[in-house]
Amino acid sequence: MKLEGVELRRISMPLVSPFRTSFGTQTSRELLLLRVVTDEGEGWGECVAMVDPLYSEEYLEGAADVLRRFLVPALAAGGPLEAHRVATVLEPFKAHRMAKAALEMGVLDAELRVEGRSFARELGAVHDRVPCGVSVGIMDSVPQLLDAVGGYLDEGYVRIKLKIEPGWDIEPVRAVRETYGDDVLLQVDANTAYSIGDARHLARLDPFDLLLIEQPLDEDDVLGHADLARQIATPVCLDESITSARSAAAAIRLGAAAIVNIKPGRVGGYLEARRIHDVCVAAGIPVWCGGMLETGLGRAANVALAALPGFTLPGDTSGSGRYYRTDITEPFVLADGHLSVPTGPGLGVVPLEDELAAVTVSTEWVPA
Ligand code: OSB
Ligand code: MG
Repeated sequence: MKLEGVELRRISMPLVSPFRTSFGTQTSRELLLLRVVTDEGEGWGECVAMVDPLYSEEYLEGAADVLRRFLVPALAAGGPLEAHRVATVLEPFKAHRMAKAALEMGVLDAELRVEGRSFARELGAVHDRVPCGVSVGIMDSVPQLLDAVGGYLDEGYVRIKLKIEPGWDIEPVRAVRETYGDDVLLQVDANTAYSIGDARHLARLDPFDLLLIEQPLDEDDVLGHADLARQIATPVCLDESITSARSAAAAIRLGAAAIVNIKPGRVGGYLEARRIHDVCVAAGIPVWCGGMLETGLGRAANVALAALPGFTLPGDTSGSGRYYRTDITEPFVLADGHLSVPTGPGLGVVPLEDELAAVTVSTEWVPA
């Protein structure tokens, strides 16, 4: 295959309800989509960077800039266009993993469509459907939270994740346990909102039998997570800190991660995500698929990834309706708490022309 160019498409999709985390509140998801055009066909990539660099250092306009200025030109000049070569060709450019991941995803989609193979088949999926959890934002009050959680349980979600921060942690967890019982699979995500001095406070979550606590400390504080893990009973799971298979191996060796959240955007792509899966399986560490409020495009690929054998915990792979009234692909709809793994070529889904047009803010053609 030969690269002809990449269309950068900014889209804006209103969320069905505000999503508040320890780093901010989102009411709408602004996203960068990539249409990778080759001499043999097209593929779609989704860049999960958000508008502001609050989850990680990447942000939407920064991703667009590095793609336009460096990544697309390097890929165009980098010899035969093959998905398995993309990461190597882009390696001289430091970090920018979400931008790289989106480009690799688009190339992989194009390649697999030509070959008539699915993401699931390519990545090594062993299930045809995956169990789904849901990430529940910080709310203004506990009753409001209980309403939201009850609604999701009614919809069939098999695992609840509560976003926490100082001042919104022990009581919401206690309320969910008391209201919905000990059988609910329950976990929390702090998005780096605590410090090691909070260890005794976080130990107050111990009685609630949580599946895990996700990323309580700074992303670069791997040793802090190892120290914390010795002071609390809840298993420590890393999200932000894990940026590659190598950093996953290091965190595991140090005792900082009993469980790993795998997000392809955060680690530079689906192929690196699979390597992290392999590292974790070899080390006996359970993994699950995280989310970044993806559209149906990213969701299709995430669901394929979540069908690999080491994904033994439900992911943040919720149905389209948890995020958007109208998705840009055929919506992913929960059935019995599961989503079906797409089987068609490439992602197995494509943007619906009208829905895509309705959310498009701008397009920009970056020639090869
Ligand atoms: O930390 O997992 C996170 C959303 C945006 C940024 C970071 C995170 C999240 C979520 C939602 O928790 C996951 C999803 O449902 O897509
Ligand atoms: Mg997280």
